[in-house]
Amino acid sequence: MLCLLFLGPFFATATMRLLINNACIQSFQVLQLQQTFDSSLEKPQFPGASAEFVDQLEFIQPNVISGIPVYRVMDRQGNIINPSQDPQLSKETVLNFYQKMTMLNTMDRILYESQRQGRISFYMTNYGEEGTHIGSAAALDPNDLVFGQYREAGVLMYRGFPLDHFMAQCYANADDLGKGRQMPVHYGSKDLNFVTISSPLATQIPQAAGAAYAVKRENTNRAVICYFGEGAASEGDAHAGFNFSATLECPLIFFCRNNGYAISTPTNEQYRGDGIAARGPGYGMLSIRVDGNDVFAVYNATKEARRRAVAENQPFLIEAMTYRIGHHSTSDDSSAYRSVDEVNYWDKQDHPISRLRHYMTARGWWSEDDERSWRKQSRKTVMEAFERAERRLKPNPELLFTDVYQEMIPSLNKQRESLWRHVQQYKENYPLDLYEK
Ligand SMILES: Cc1ncc(C[n+]2csc(CCOP(=O)(O)OP(=O)(O)O)c2C)c(N)n1
Ligand SMILES: *[C@@H]1O[C@H](CO)[C@@H](O)[C@H](O)[C@H]1NC(C)=O
Ligand SMILES: *[C@@H]1O[C@H](CO)[C@@H](O)[C@H](O)[C@H]1NC(C)=O
Ligand SMILES: [Mg+2]
Repeated sequence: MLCLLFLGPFFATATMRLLINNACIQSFQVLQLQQTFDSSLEKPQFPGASAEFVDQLEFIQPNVISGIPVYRVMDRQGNIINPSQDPQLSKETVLNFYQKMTMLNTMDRILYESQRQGRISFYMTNYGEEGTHIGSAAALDPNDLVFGQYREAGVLMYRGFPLDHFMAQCYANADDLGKGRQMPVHYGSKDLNFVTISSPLATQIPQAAGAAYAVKRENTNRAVICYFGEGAASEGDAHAGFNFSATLECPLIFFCRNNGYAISTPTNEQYRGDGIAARGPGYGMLSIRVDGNDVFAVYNATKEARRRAVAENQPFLIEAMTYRIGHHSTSDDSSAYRSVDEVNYWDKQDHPISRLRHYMTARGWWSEDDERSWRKQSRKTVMEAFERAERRLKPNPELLFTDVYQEMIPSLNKQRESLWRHVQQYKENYPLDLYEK
């Protein structure tokens, strides 16, 4: 099945579906009946559900349909499967997708290596998930508000966050928009409508529901998108965010990157249902599963979800199936819990970047020469930004104490004085000339 199909909030066994259809048709009538409270009509009157009575004892099967299908537009060789689904993006747009996906990849390699060399404290790569970032970011309006987890740097890059800002954040230098107060990869940009990343999992999910509710009340044709991993979906906050946005009818796209792992925990130990998409109907949300390694499928699904979320004021759930090719972070060694063969399969045979490249090559839009010169040029651009970031001074340490209270409070001032006493006493360990004054 290739059609872009959002599963309705109700999907169930054939019998159940029939009952549900009847219930929908009759729901208006049921409401009327509830007001008359006529027990002679053999219909349920419970306020908590609109349904029929049955006289057969039957438990609902957990896998109500056998595996929610995965929507895709391209096969692994980059061929369009069904021409009606081809987004027919211009050559210029497709080249931009490709350049953003590969630039992200190059930036990841350099920052990962610089952590390994002890130049930055921490890093998280996006390897293998480039299609989910670029496909979804391209389908949004620049004014739409983004709530991310920590593995969506491509979304920010697509919006135009400069390499210098990525590097400044990871180096915590004086140009960092966050003034060097966060761990690497916790980006944020007010100008680009990208809310600053929080480490505690699922923080962004109820926040996005609240923001989407505010956006709806402003009536400004804006949507909110909330990215999260399948692991973060296990947090209680995911439940609160899903339910509130459904009941309050908010223009919100829940975008789950199902990359197979929550650090070392594989999906088959995380849940027994059919992934994250299967949870949508329980909340009354339109839901879809897409091939996250097919940038066009991600684009189409996000575009349609975005359009309808705003037009109809309701949340959508997209589960993008993909694979985390890199280690979870620089604090992880994934060879302890998965095989090299498994990783190689995704890296060599089912990669979003090579799939898009096949597509471009088949159209004569991209040659070996183009690839070589782009690789060289993009690496040079990243290296230059990296060198600039490394040379830059660190932020003034005084900034540790600002921006929370409008005026310095006594307890904070005490800490500030004690910090400076300590720094003076152990001068040799604090190279203050590397910091801005
Ligand atoms: C509340 C909370 N618990 C645990 C952690 C530690 N932790 C950081 S990332 C992570 C796994 C998240 O997996 P997933 O949501 O699938 O995202 P992925 O890393 O696969 O992109 C865990 C357990 C945390 N940051 N916050
Ligand atoms: C995918 O995108 C193209 C172009 O935007 C559109 O023509 C096609 O109908 C889309 N598919 C669906 C099902 O929305
Ligand atoms: C769902 O959200 C509504 C508010 O819109 C709230 O009253 C209700 O308690 C929530 N239910 C659950 C199960 O979270
Ligand atoms: Mg994951």
